[in-house]
Amino acid sequence: MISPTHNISKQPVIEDRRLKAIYEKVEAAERLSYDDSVTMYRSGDILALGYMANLVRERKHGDTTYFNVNRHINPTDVCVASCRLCAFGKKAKDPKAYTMSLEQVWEVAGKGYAEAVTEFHVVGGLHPELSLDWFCQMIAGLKERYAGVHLKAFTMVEVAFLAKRAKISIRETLEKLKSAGVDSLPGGGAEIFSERVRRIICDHKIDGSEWLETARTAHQIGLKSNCTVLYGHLETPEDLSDHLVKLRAVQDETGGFVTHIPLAFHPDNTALSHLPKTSGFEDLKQIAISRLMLDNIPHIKAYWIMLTPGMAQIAQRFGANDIDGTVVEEKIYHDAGATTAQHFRRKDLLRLIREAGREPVERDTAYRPVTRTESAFTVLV
Ligand code: V47
Repeated sequence: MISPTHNISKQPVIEDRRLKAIYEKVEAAERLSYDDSVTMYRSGDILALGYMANLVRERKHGDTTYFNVNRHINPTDVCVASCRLCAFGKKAKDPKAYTMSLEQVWEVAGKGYAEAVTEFHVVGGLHPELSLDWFCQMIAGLKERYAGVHLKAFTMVEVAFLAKRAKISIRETLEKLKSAGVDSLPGGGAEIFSERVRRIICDHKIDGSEWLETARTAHQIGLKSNCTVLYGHLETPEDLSDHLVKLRAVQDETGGFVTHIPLAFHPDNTALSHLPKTSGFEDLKQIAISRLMLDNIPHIKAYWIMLTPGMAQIAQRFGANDIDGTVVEEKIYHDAGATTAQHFRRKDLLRLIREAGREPVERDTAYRPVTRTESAFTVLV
């Protein structure tokens, strides 16, 4: 037991000497370099990384951990891309593939809908036949039916694909989606910007610079977005560092990224199923380094569906300040072997966050606190 006179050192224990200079920069709130990032990825000193990331996290957000009450909607899993990393996308002729009608999308959105839901997260495959107009109708119909719900819809990859199909520019496509009712964009599809790795894991997707350019354009027309990195497959510390530095550079220009979500590769049912799953050590390291490198992105999310609720809790002490939301119906990670629940109740999220010693704050997509009366959320849970 710790006695009251126990001498608690104010200095963190940094065992890896290579991290000492990095710690000094973090303490002085100085920007870390690409080389610092590679050094951190090569270090096994997870407690030192966690200590530094937590320092930054608490500077920005104190004890607060954010969550939201959201619902995922995936209108189709038909996808022309056939990415090796993905277990969700199916060929159009696959008997297991599905495509919802507009009415089905609007109906699914309403399942579990109550005033409680503040966000629909809408993403799907690259469908060879559904047009930009169809998606604009889908969005306008959602807005009409669920006026108060924020529509976070279409990854940069989907936007670029719709633009190509409609034979118009990315900017015009984004403008059309925005006028239909899209409020912001999720962070998916960034994967890893390294061309070498991208050629293997997602060779038919837009390349890294196109992803960044689409994000830049979205931000320029007033649509905020999230951003992601996919780790735990064929990438190196250099690839991960390059990815984070590129996201940070776009953020310096636009300020349009709200939240960064590190995504752990789930190999089951993918063409890369021979690869091992990520370890808890790798997951925490990625969260910590993301927090430390992305000094200009306000929030780091530990997506509980992908990390497991237990790891998402620990991540709240390793740099993360968000845990995502109720989700309601998750397909992408469950098709790739995730064994977590597909949805959580509001009260489960509150418990997870409190157990991690943090203060839960329900937010909307723009991180404004949501205040509720008891009756407003009992309908959903
Ligand atoms: O775009 C696909 C990735 C993304 C696999 O913006 C895979 O708030 C791991 O982007 N293993 C979808 N990852 C998820 C996503 C997301 C999730 C939660 C919140 C937000 C947000 C965004 O998942 C895809 C792709 O990058 N992905 N397959 C897989 N087998």
